[in-house]
Amino acid sequence: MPSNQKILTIQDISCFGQCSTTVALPIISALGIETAILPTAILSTHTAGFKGFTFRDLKEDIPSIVAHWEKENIRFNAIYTGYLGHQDDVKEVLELDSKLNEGPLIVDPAFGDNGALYGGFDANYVKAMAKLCSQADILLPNLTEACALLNIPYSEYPSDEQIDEILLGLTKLGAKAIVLKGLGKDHKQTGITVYSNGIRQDYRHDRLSKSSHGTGDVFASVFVASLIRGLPLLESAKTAADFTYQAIKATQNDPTHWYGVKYEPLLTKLGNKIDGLLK
Ligand code: PXL
Repeated sequence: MPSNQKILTIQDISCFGQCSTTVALPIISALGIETAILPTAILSTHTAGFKGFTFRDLKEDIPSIVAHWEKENIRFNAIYTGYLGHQDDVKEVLELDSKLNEGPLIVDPAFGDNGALYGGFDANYVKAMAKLCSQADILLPNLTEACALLNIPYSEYPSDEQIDEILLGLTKLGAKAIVLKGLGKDHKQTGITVYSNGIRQDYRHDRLSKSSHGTGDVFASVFVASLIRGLPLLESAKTAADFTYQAIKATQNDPTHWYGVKYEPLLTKLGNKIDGLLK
């Protein structure tokens, strides 16, 4: 069924390296949703493993882009934000959301992984992102980001009680629904926990031994597209988790492809799967 929904994704453009906008735009579009982009910065590559990348901040362009869209009466059915790059972007994003968004604000904090912040980010960036996360209708943090947002110690394999505390903390922060990522009981397992309307639902699966770059963005993009197409929250998160697993699996034996995951050949099958789930 054709969709009239349009979404806006706000994140950097890493020209090479399969993350942020170069993942979100193709995935969400291929899954049938019109996707507008607002790049907050342009980098030659992502920052995780490449050296000497370029970085141009585009935040000064945002107010005039928003003013033009407002004048043209352009509105969105959802906004999905990822890696922004500068703490001042948060203010612009919140203003844009209040003016142009008629649907949910979906926030992937996208500032860290494996217990550490990405290069270039500090406590002030986390503080600014916490403000954006407090306004999220759906928040998509991994465990590292959740712990940093709440200023609590990171533990790789949190207990059920610790997961409950994190969900409570993020709810108190202001997030209306949460998809917490990267949860397993040991190194062989990973998964997600979805929390909405006071109900917690866990989904765990095998963890592949290789951890890959850009997978948070692949997850978020599939999640957003599935949700806007009409799948329920848990089903959208499961679809995204399964797809991310398959993309890592399709890449893990190729040492030349260390910088991202080969998701493109899997998109047709994913589209068919979502069509089937919606029937
Ligand atoms: O995948 C998140 C991401 C997005 N954008 C840039 C990054 C990263 C992760 O490292 O460096 C520029």
